[in-house]
Amino acid sequence: MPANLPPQYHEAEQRYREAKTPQEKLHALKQMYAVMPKHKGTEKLQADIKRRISKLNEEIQQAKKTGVRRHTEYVKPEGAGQVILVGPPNSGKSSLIRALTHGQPDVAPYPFTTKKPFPAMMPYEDIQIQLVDMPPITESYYEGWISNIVRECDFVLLVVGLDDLDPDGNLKAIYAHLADSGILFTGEDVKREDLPDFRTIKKKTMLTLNKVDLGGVAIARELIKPVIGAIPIVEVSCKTGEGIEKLRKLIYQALSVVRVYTKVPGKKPDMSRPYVVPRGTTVIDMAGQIHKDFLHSLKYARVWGHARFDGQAVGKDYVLEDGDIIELHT
Ligand SMILES: Nc1nc2c(ncn2[C@@H]2O[C@H](COP(=O)(O)OP(=O)(O)OP(=O)(O)O)[C@@H](O)[C@H]2O)c(=O)[nH]1
Ligand SMILES: [Mg+2]
Repeated sequence: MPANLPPQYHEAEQRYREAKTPQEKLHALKQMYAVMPKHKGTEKLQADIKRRISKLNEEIQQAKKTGVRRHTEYVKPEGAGQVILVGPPNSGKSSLIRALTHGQPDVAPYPFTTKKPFPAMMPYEDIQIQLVDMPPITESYYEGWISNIVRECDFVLLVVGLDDLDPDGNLKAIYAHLADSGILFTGEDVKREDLPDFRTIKKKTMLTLNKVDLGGVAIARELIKPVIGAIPIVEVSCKTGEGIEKLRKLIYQALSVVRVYTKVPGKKPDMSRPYVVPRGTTVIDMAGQIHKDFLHSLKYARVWGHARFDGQAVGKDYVLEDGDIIELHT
């Protein structure tokens, strides 16, 4: 930024940062433009502000047309985990919901189609995972309740479309809005001790690069990487179905849960409905969930699945693995 900007410019910029509504933001941007000296040294900045003004104007018009409402929302978690779809307008969030679930949210070739959360269940083998379609996020359109929903969820799926890649604009804006609410995206599993302070949380996140049928994937990856760092990227096309089944599996794996089946001695295991528990759950943790009396009475368990041989007796500290069948002995 050139050094010779007048104090009025910095004041207007401060108002822009603090603005709560798109209209306030637009007003501040126009002031910034009006008071800045127009010479060669500020050419880039002039162009940038003009671009932001016209984008904001467009968004305000579009939001008026589709009637974006300001309100609050909450989505009751269901199934084995709650996954929130977050992204800029038109990236294909609702199309992904249609591809992965039986839900039928509206899909349209213009931005701001989705106005409120739309939960739908995604089948994965013998369990169901909740996916939540969300309204888009832009630099100027962000409603506070989105932070509350993201804060509570198990996993975030960022969705960007290859046809409208502007990582320095729309993707950075999403990061900034959530960071303002103390939410940081990470590619890793989050451990309690990793949190920088009590107000800040890290949310496990993956980026879905949608519309790969349009081509240009390698360039898109290069553009996105500096913004998202180590967050994994999965390429899909809702149009051709490419990558959709892989994404379904990756979502399940990202939840870091295991499915455990139970068996009563002398009977066949109940394979109809697994317990879904966090990875790392031990036999005694699991027994306590089935009935708290087991916490005192459990002597050992027998496990079919990943233990060395089927029906092997294991201790209370045995860590359960995906697909294990356990039989509790008191
Ligand atoms: N070529 C192509 N177009 C797609 C793909 N996925 C979605 N689209 C199109 O992109 C447009 C936007 O799709 P939506 O699913 O409504 O996008 P959204 O992210 O939910 O949009 P908002 O609700 O406005 O935030 C529609 O015209 C879709 O048909 C894809 O994989 N390939
Ligand atoms: Mg939508």
